[in-house]
Amino acid sequence: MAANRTNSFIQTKLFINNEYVDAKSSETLSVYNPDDESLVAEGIQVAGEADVDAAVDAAAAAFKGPWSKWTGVQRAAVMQKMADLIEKHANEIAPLETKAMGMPLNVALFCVKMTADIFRYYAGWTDKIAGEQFPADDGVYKIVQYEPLGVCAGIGAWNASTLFFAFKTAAAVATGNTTIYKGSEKSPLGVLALGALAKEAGFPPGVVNIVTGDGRTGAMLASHMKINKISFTGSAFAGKKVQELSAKSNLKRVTLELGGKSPSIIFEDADIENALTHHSSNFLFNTGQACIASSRTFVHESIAPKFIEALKVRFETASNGIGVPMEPTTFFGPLADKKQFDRVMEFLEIGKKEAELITGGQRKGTKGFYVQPTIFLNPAEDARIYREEIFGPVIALKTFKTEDEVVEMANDTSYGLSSCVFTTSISRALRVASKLEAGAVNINTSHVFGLGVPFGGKKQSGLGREAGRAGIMAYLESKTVLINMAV
Ligand code: TXE
Repeated sequence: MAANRTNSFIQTKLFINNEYVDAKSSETLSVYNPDDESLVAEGIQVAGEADVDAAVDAAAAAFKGPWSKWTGVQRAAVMQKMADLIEKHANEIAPLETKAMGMPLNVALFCVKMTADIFRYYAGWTDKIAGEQFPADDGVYKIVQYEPLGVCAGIGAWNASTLFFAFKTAAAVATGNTTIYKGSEKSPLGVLALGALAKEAGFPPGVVNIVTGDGRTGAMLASHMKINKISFTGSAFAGKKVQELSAKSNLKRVTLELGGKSPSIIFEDADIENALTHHSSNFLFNTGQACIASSRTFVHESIAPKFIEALKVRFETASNGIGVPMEPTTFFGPLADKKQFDRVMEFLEIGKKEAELITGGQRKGTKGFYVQPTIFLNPAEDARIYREEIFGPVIALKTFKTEDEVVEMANDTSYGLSSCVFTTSISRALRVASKLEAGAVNINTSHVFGLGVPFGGKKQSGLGREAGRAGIMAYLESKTVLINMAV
């Protein structure tokens, strides 16, 4: 267990009822550093059926007990305290992400700060969920009130573990629900560490519970009869399984934040320097492991040769900037683990047969899961690198002639998460934005997250929204009260 002693924040047990407790299941998992495949932590306990039941029972007791009597102001106070504690311990939490999935430390610190901001944002909503009243013009006085759902579950991925925890847990507790959260088996440590902070912040036992496990534990949550809502971030494949189990069990409410193959369109009048930045350092953020990454880029043919040559230089510079993720100056690290590395390497070989390789296409170095930032040019419409989410530092780039043509190409995908438009014409930007089938359209920017606005995808990129008012209402249900005014 030597590897676990490097950081007092490393927890290997389950967090249930405000305590780290041993799992009833005997299964454990280990986490390895994708920089050098060294052991980060072992003996991380996996939740089985009995453990999930224990977490659900704790959440149900808390919901029926003290938590449902807390006022919005009281919930806000404990959430603000949670945010303060997350920020206070950012330097202990961020390395847990970096060591587990290779997120560069400066990126991990940014994500931990945003995790705190999400708790602050949702704390602002706790006493602002107004109902509605309708006049008794037909003799019936009508009131619409919004009520919490009860026990909610959250499942997150590895590419921004503590963010996914916050998007799901903060919205749930802000509205008076209780939660069980399962992080990814690839990066369970940062999320598990937040359990102790929830207790210190003052959440009553059972309000915030955290379990670890892989898809099997996730399936136990999705099919649990006493969980009333589940929110999932991950692949479309797993997301559909979650929805299937949710329907087959108790028709629990479902929010899905899934993958993407987001288009980015660069028109001939775009600010080229700005477009280059967004298609290099911004795209390569988190080594391209971001659901909103614009991995399908469309460049007007009149500027394509110049743009592609300049982007090639940016990618090769980024490749030289690859470093050990724990170094504060590192911008660009390894992929999350061997499974992701093998997946991306397979796509690189597929891409060499489907398109022209402009730069990259190889493993970077001889240790760890590093890959060269890669640009493929003009894949066919049915190319796998053009159709499938690769989830790595790999762009599929095509040229186009007309606005109508490129909008059609941009929309020709089963996903609909995000999109970008680079042009100096605001009328063209808004005209194209109105036609793009995506949950978000970034104009002359990319990778923008606004906590006050809804985030989520159309088509197979998801179901429902997180953040903003939509994110809070996803944890409430309306009840209409009708009063006969004639008696
Ligand atoms: O995702 P999974 P993985 C995409 C991306 C990536 C691919 C695989 O293309 O390469 O998915 O990544 C839990 N029932 N995205 O393997 O399997 C699992 O334990 C319930 C994009 O990490 O979806 C983990 O906690 N839960 C995405 C979470 O789902 C299940 C981010 C994600 O794991 C489950 C991540 C099941 N049947 C991956 N199977 C984004 N939108 O950013 C797995 N899980």
